[in-house]
Parts: sequence; C-alpha cells; structure tokens
Amino acid sequence: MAEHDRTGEASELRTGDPKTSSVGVRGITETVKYAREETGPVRGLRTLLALNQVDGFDCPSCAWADPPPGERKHAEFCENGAKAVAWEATRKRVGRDFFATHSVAQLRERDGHSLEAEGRLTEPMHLAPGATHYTPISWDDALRLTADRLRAMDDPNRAVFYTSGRTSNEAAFAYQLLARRLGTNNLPDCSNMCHESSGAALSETIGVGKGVVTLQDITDHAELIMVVGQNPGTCHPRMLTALEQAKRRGAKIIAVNPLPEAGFGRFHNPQNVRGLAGPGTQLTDRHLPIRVNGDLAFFAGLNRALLAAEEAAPGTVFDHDFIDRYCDGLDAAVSGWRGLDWARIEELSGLTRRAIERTAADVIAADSVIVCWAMGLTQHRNAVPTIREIVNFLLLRGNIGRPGAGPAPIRGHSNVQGDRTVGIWEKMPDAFLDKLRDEFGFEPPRAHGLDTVDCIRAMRDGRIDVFFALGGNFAAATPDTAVTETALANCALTVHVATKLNRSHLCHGTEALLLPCLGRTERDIQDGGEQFVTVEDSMAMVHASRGRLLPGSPQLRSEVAIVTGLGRELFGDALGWSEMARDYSVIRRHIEHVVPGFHAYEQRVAQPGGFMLPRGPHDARTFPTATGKARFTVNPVTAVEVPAGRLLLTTVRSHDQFNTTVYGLDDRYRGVTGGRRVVFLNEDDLRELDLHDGDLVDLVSDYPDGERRAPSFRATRYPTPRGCAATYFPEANVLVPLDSTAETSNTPNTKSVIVRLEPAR
Ligand SMILES: Nc1nc2c(c(=O)[nH]1)N[C@H]1C(S)=C(S)[C@@H](COP(=O)(O)OP(=O)(O)OC[C@H]3O[C@@H](n4cnc5c(=O)[nH]c(N)nc54)[C@H](O)[C@@H]3O)O[C@H]1N2
Ligand SMILES: Nc1nc2c(c(=O)[nH]1)N[C@H]1C(S)=C(S)[C@@H](COP(=O)(O)OP(=O)(O)OC[C@H]3O[C@@H](n4cnc5c(=O)[nH]c(N)nc54)[C@H](O)[C@@H]3O)O[C@H]1N2
Ligand SMILES: [Mo]
Repeated sequence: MAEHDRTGEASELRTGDPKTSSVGVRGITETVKYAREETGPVRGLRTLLALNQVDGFDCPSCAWADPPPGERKHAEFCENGAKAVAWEATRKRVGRDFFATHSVAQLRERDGHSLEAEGRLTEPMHLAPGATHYTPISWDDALRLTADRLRAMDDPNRAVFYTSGRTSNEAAFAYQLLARRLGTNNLPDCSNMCHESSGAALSETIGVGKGVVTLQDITDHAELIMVVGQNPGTCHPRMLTALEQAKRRGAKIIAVNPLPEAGFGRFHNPQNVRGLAGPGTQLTDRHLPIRVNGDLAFFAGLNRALLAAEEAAPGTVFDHDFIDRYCDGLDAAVSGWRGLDWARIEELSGLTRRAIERTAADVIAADSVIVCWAMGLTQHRNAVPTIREIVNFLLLRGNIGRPGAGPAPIRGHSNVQGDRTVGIWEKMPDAFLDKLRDEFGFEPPRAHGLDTVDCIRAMRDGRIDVFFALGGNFAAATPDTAVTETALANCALTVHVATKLNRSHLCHGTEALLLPCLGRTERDIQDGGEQFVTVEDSMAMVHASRGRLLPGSPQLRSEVAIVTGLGRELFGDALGWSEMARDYSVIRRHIEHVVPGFHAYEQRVAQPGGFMLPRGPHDARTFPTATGKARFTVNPVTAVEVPAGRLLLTTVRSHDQFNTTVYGLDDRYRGVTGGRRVVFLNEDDLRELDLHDGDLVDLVSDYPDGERRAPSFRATRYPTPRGCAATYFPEANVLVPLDSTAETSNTPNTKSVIVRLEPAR
C-alpha cells in the first residue's frame, strides 16, 4: 500500500513478522551494497578495513569497546558501523551551487533523509539576516562574525554551546575551554538526552557516573548477563560477538525488553564459519517481555525475591561481607522491599511473579552478574530511581568491583563518554574547574549552565542570542519539535559545525552559519604535521583515531581547528590556541594536567589499544560518594499511569538509522521495508480500538499544555505487551512535551509517551 510522508512523496511501505535471528550473510551483503553505492568499490573497502584497527580510525557509530589488539579480526566492524563510515565517505557533495538553487524555505519542506543524502558539505556558508539562501563566506569572515556576535552579548550566559558525542576529546576540551573562558557553563550535550539518567544514578550510589566493567568481564567472566532496555543487534552490533563468546563458555543471558528484538535470537556471526554456514548461536536464554516503563517495578520485585530467599536461608544470598565493609543504607532499602505488594509489581511490570522469581533463582545461581542497559531505561520519568534500583540489585550480592560483575550502561555516540570526561557538562564539579583555573590562569564560571531542555526553554523565552552546535541535529533530536524549532529561530545567530546538511541548519536564527568539518575517516593535516585524535569507549578505554581518506573538500577544517580558530578570534592567543591547533598533543598535555587519570597520555595512547581510565569501584572497590561508601537507596515503585483508551508509546531506532540520520527506509529485523511511519501495536489492543493491521492512524498526545499530533502512521500488528506501542524516533518527537522529563536528570521522557490513536485525517 502506498503511503505519503511529509514531503508528499509516495513510498512503498511493507510490514511483516519480526525476525528471530541476526546478521549472517544478509548483514554482509547489506554492508557491501551500501558502501559501494556511497563511496565506490575501492575507496569503500579500503576505508572499511581501517575501521577499528589499532592504526586506523575509531568507528564513528556507537561506543562499543574494541577487543584487545591481538584479538581483532581483519574486519572489525559491523553492518551499521560500515553504513556510518560509507555515509561519511560518500562521493556526493553539497556545494555553493546547491545552496544557490535551493532556498532555505524549499529545503525545509524536505525530510531529513533526503537532506543528508545530498552528500558532504564543502565550504562555509552564511545566511544573512532576511536572506532566503545560504551563500558562501570565507573562514576568516565566518569566525570573525561569530566572535563579534559573542562579544556583543551583554552576558556570556546568553550563548549556548551544544555538543554531539562524535566530537573527539581534543575538540571537546578546547570547546569547553572556549565556553568557560567566555564565562558560561552553558554546555548542553546529547548526553542530556541519552545516558544522563545513568550518570546521575551511578554518581549518587557508587560515586562514578559511568559503567564499571570491562569488555573481558563480559566475554570471559560474567556468569549471568542481563541486557535491559537495549537493542544490541541494531545499536551495538559488535556486542553480539561479545555475548556469543560469553554464551559459548556457558554464561546465561536474559533480555528484558517489551519487544522481541532479533538480536536476542540466533546470532550468525559474520566473522566465522560457524556463524555463516552453521546454525549460529542462540544468544539469550530468556526474554522477559516487560511493559514499557515497568523496569523499576521489575528490579524492585527482583530485590524483593532476593530478600525472601535470604530470609529463608540467612547468610546464603546477600554478600554480607561486602555490604558491611563497603555499603550503607541497606536497612531502609530492605524495609521498602518488605512493603512491596506482588500484585502491584505484576501490574506495573507486566511480568508474572513466577517469571521474576525464576530470574531471582538464576541470579542466586550465578557467581557474577552484569547488567547492561541503554535508552530503554534512561528516557523515562522514573529513570534515575530505576537505575538506582539496579545498583541496589548488584550491591546485594557484591556484584561490583570483581571480575564479571557490575553495572554497564552501554553508551551511544562513539565519544559521548569521553566528551563528558574532558569537561562537556553544564555542571562540572569544582575540582575540575579549579584545575582548569590553575592550568590556564583565569577563573571559570561556577554557576551551573543550561542542559538541553533548559536551553530550549531559554531560547524559547528570548534569553539566548547565540546558539553554537559542535555536531548533532539539535532540532530533530530534541523533544517538542515545534517548540524547539521556534526556539532556535529566536536566536540572533545560530552556528552549526557539521559534515552534512540537516534539519537544524534550516531552523536558523536571524542570521546563521554552516561550518563544514572533517569527519573521523579523513586525514587531518595541520602545520605541525598529521594529527590524530582520541576517544573513550563505554568501557573507559581511551585510544587514538587516525583518518585515512583525503578530506571530502579542500575547504574542510577539523573541529579542533574551528574551535581554536574561534578562540583566537575572541581572546587573542594568550591561552595558546595556535599551538593547540598546530599540534593536538598540546591539548592532550592540558587534559593530562586538568583531568585525573590521563597521566602520560601521549605515551599511553600510543600503545596499541590505548589505556583504561581509572574507576574506583571497578579498580579497588573504592566508592567516592558523599559518605565514601556505596549507597543503597529507597526507590518507591512507580510507573506511568495510562488512562483508559490510551497507550504507552516508546520510541526506538530502526536498523537503518543512526539517531536522526536515516540511511534507508528499511528495518529488516522488525520486518519493515520501504517506510518509517509505522506504529507497532499489540493484536488485542488493535482489536479493542477497532483497528486493523494496515490502517492509517494519527498519533495524538494530550498533555496539560495541549494536544500534539503526528499524522499518518501505519498501524502494525506486533508482539508488544498489552497497552504498549512503539514507533521510530525522530518522527515521534513532535509528541513529547518539553516539560515531560526525568526526575533529577531532566532527560526527555521519549520512551514513555501517552498517546491515543485517531483514524488519519
Ligand atoms: N545503528 C545504530 N547504532 C546506534 C544508534 C543508532 O541510532 N543506530 N544510536 C546510538 C546512540 S546515541 C545510542 S544512545 C544507542 C541507543 O541504543 P538502544 O538504547 O539500544 O536504542 P533504542 O532503539 O533507543 O532502543 C532501546 C531498546 O529499549 C527497548 N525499550 C523501549 N522502552 C523500554 C522500556 O520501557 N523498558 C525496557 N526494558 N526496554 C524498553 C526497545 O524495545 C529497544 O529494544 O545506540 C547507539 N548506536
Ligand atoms: N524520541 C527520541 N528522541 C531521542 C532519542 C530517542 O531514543 N527517542 N535518543 C536521544 C539520544 S540517545 C541522542 S544521543 C540524541 C542524538 O542527538 P544528536 O547527537 O544531536 O543527533 P545526531 O542525529 O547523532 O546528529 C547527526 C548530525 O551530526 C552531524 N555529524 C555527523 N558526524 C559529524 C562529525 O564528525 N562532526 C560534526 N561536527 N558533525 C557531525 C551531521 O551533520 C548529522 O546530521 O537524540 C536523542 N533523541
Ligand atoms: Mo545516545
């Protein structure tokens, strides 16, 4: 059936049954096909082979960790990493002619997929006040103009500096230095929409805002691995290889997810014969089809079941030595669990008491447990308490700070963790700011800055003059699309450093700049010679990344060059911007002085595979919390209350996208081809709503501040839990109110949106 998208073009959308296995030969043919179409046969293959090798570049896709140098395969990449690389290494170009023929108004009518498919940006472009078209501008003029507008503000807090997580440590450090030298902590980043809830919960309970396991803990040690609210088959495909290794040595794997994702089934590893020709490996032992937002109830129920087992046989379930020595707060948590009612846990989690107790038995049988999670947990109102409850769960049996155990938030963007480590945060602690002051001799601002949501509010209310983005697609990735787009238009100047044209570049302020930069795959030559950058993965390994390809256009500049160039324009060269741009090791030396754990940065990052940053809980069971102990917390069980006739909608990524970048219109593993405006619904809900598979519906969300509508989605029968629906991001972001955010972390609640369905208008 033909479907019409926003552009009015007909597309051939087809839906079918979800797949029960992943990768295999099809994954390889898809990889090769996409790479060849974008880059040509030779350039494509050469680029792919340098991916994630010790002397190559870091995959720009997800933040999964690389195996130790000796264990890397010749092809150490996945289908989706390959797509990300081919997307960047494409031969297509968007030059001045393109902008001369297409007005901004015309481009705004097009969808994100078609904009990015035009190819790489080639030279700086300027949209003058009142102009209809972007026109070329020199780098000098572009940087001068930005500096002039920043200087003209009467308060440095009228500027915002957004970062997306592909930015290297070097560019990120220079960028935060620029913002703080200017006098603001307004450094929102994509992490605010991503793992902020994980950071908040982990900092409070174990004193470190990131995961504390290693890749080897997963592959070699863990006896039980729980994969919660995460879709590794699509979003971290190389994790399947690690899970396969774990499985083959006898580990148990449990998936907790409303959807039966293909990655939980049989895995046909493309890197070995068993995977390609043989039966593959069944990865998960069990899939718990949890209700959307039911995870706090589930983990509280699990802890209640562990408590019951401990009380039945005292001293056999809890790790009392560990708890007595390293933790506080157990008694209060125990009283909380005692008061729990099973009927309520079953209702909120959508899982039976029996299934939860069976899981508790698996937990008790395992000497070491890892919990991995991603966006299925972080983007809900109660995300922070949910993750705190996971920490409770791990602490009870001492599952932290020993081999094969611990919390493992699996990061999204390839360097989102590193950006935070080197200072991209609107509320970096004073210890960091003190070091920054000592290193550079100025007093950084101490008042916390704006995060992503607060920054949108400030722009909406006319409190921001300059919005600067180092990468990303702010207008499309954030909630409440209509509000955000108007907010951006309220700024005097919007500046985007980017590789490809996207929606955000068309939601401009009075004046706008588009600054094209080098990507990961490209060689970065500065006056001081060829440069490399560094990144940190989800397991806190810091390593080097060197591009191999010739830059997509001679006019491209590196992110470091752009940021330091602006720094010099604004402040002169007192802080040494020119030196930093000439030789990135100068920036690494500054990082070494300011951020703990980077001693001998230059030497250690030169080792194959790089080095691991220290994390107290992992390294020595030290917990740098307020009390110096790991903290049990009390997390009253909550879940979103859904009124009758409404559904709880979660938003997910398709197999053919990277965040707002849509590579193609298929979602192979979920049986969808040729379109994205699909809403997955439970069969009984369809019947109850008097709908049929294939009907066109509008998704409508009603919040106190009004109705929001996403038109024309194909209702699709799918094995989701009763009352739960799923659709794709970013199309659904129009439905999410700006004010609907998680407690403490302020992350938009993009995984629990209350909606009703109406026949498409
Ligand atoms: N190919 C590809 N790779 C990517 C990305 C991409 O877009 N494409 N994005 C990158 C980024 S920035 C990130 S943050 C990660 C995202 O990685 P994921 O978090 O794995 O990606 P999502 O598609 O958001 O999927 C969330 C998963 O959680 C499940 N889920 C939804 N709601 C709930 C819930 O209430 N409870 C539970 N238990 N599960 C739920 C969904 O069914 C889905 O399987 O991937 C990174 N890697
Ligand atoms: N409804 C809903 N909304 C969500 C989510 C969700 O699950 N559901 N997930 C959230 C999450 S986890 C995240 S991380 C955010 C993502 O938010 P962002 O990080 O802001 O968005 P991306 O789509 O990753 O950004 C893509 C753009 O980055 C630019 N780009 C690509 N490579 C480079 C580079 O090397 N340098 C520079 N300077 N630019 C580059 C390109 O121009 C491309 O168009 O979205 C969030 N929004
Ligand atoms: Mo993310």
